[in-house]
Amino acid sequence: MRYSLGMFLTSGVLFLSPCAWAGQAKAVISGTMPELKISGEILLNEENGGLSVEANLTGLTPGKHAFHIHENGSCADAGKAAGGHFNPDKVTHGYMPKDGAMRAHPGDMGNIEAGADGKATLNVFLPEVALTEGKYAVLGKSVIVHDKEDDFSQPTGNAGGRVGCGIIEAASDASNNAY
Ligand SMILES: [Cu+2]
Repeated sequence: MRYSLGMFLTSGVLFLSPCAWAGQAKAVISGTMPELKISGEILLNEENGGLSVEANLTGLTPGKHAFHIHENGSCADAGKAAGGHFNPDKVTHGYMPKDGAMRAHPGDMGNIEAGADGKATLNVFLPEVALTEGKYAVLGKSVIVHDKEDDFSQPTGNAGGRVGCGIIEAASDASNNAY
């Protein structure tokens, strides 16, 4: 069909209109207790086939910290209100980028590693995970940063206490939206 390119371009413009596009979210992380000076931001972008997650944190103790999406959108009670891992399929704990949805929880992001200065960055891609569509939708859930390293043992990686927490919110809801 000779007019198919034109139709494609027209639908592309509609697709990119701001109202129709809800593919970005962020979670602002803070310490779960006043003495924990942890802060930072996590950006979540829907991409083809999954969710791209970019984290920038400060104030951590040096070393690896388990980094997961938990089931409830609350950071109250020193992070305990976030509940357990988001695990809609009731499968074992793992590392989502490598193990996939049958052998890992959708928000099993492994570890984020802080340097001697307490700063940590992580870029991770979660296949099949989305913000609002389908059973692996994570908008409104929470991101937990743990005290200890995720050793990938069952049921949740032996990661210890919860030191940082933030709720995943649509990017358009964020007051200091910079993108
Ligand atoms: Cu966790």
